[in-house]
Amino acid sequence: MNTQNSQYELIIFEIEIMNKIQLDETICALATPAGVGAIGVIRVSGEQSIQIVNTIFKGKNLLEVPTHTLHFGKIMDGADLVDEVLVSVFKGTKSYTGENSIEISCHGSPYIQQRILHILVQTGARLAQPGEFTMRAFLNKKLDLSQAEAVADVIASHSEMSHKTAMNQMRGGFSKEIAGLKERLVNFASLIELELDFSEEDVEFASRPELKDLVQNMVRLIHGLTETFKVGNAIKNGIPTVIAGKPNAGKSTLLNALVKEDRAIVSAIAGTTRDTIEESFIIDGIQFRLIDTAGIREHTSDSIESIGIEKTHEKIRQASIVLYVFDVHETSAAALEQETATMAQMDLVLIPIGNKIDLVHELEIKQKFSGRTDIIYLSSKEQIGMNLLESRLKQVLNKDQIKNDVIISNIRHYQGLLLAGESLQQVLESMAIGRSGELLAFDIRKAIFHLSEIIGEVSTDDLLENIFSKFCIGK
Ligand SMILES: Nc1nc2c(ncn2[C@@H]2O[C@H](COP(=O)(O)OP(=O)(O)OP(=O)(O)O)[C@@H](O)[C@H]2O)c(=O)[nH]1
Ligand SMILES: [Mg+2]
Repeated sequence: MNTQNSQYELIIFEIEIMNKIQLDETICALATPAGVGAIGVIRVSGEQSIQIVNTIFKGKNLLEVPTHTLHFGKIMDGADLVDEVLVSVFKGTKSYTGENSIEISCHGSPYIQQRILHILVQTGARLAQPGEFTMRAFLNKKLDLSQAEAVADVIASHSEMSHKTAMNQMRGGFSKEIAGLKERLVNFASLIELELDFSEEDVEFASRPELKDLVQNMVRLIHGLTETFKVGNAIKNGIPTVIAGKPNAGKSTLLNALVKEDRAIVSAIAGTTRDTIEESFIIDGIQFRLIDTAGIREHTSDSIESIGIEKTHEKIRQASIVLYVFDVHETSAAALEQETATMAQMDLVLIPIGNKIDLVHELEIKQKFSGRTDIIYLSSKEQIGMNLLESRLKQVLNKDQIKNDVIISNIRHYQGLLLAGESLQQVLESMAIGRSGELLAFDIRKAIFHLSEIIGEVSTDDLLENIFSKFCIGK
């Protein structure tokens, strides 16, 4: 009981932790990619930002211009003209960071950009850390933490689907879901805690059947969300799709045909590919990470080839989809069955690819594999039947389902939800064996804590630093 109590207090304490990160300094950074370009944009944010830029800007007095306005002028280094620029002025809280900020569009010369940054630093700004602008947006409550994380995902998005899930998260779809869950729990926790205050009188403010219903419902909702992580992760990072099969089956030819580029070496020598080769391609807005592997054979005296084969097995274990390529001419139905038996038992989508159909008669194939409807027949070399494979790959992710639901694509959110779910499961167990209200309240608070951490209502400097250090500088 004692240890439970001290943990309980610890959680309350953690909820009250304040972030110590300082907001009073003015930060600046190049927001466009380094290097030569048509224009470069330098971002400055902080209480003093407009004042600082105003001292090096020759044109209108920026302290007097209205917010959200654009001004032409010159950046001066003492008497020296550095560049002719456009500055965008944002005053007060209606800016990305939620504080005074200013963007300088200058000519895209690395020399000019560095020189302007240098003058800004001399005038009182400091260089920003990676992600510091977005971190300020979070600390100034312009975004919650999961939305801030989605900003990085939007920038990194490489396909229609990854863009869509990141955009949905950035616009608050997921946050709303979590905040809703949390609010319902907070209500119950306060009722139970009220009971504790009246413990002498043995009253129940929080109806137990209602609480049980609520918690069961929430466990289901949380489970539904964590279930989307596999798909969400695949959308974000590309679906790991391994091309496996025996040597010479035509795996590398298939990779090249799918990515429409001579990426992997193809030769008639069995054992050509030794290391894995990775290349991504997009079908219908979904990114697949194609991984060509060394051909699997039982006996090889070549030590490098056996390392390659070991790697193939490892990649298969990590795959979501395996394209098992076999030579239709040389493979019997029984051999195919035996070669794919282990994979068929694994948690992955196995697509057998009957390759080299240009070498055999259609009738022969139909007879040979008459019992199987899952095989896709094609010729990688002649590029016959490639569209059948592409259609099959499209079916692996059900896009209609993805459009409507909130998808978890961030491992931190996934883990937070798992922990919240575990605490709620504990509440159900405690209720089943009639444990005290104190213990129920403890586990409910724990679940609230994990949900709050996802949206950043509870956060520590370490957590924030860890998240934002992965952003680019200037964002
Ligand atoms: N006729 C025909 N030949 C093909 C086809 N696909 C591949 N080949 C040939 O089969 C041979 C082996 O092709 P690769 O793509 O190197 O085979 P692999 O499976 O990557 O082989 P390893 O890397 O050695 O495991 C090459 O000579 C290819 O030109 C096809 O669809 N039809
Ligand atoms: Mg190969």
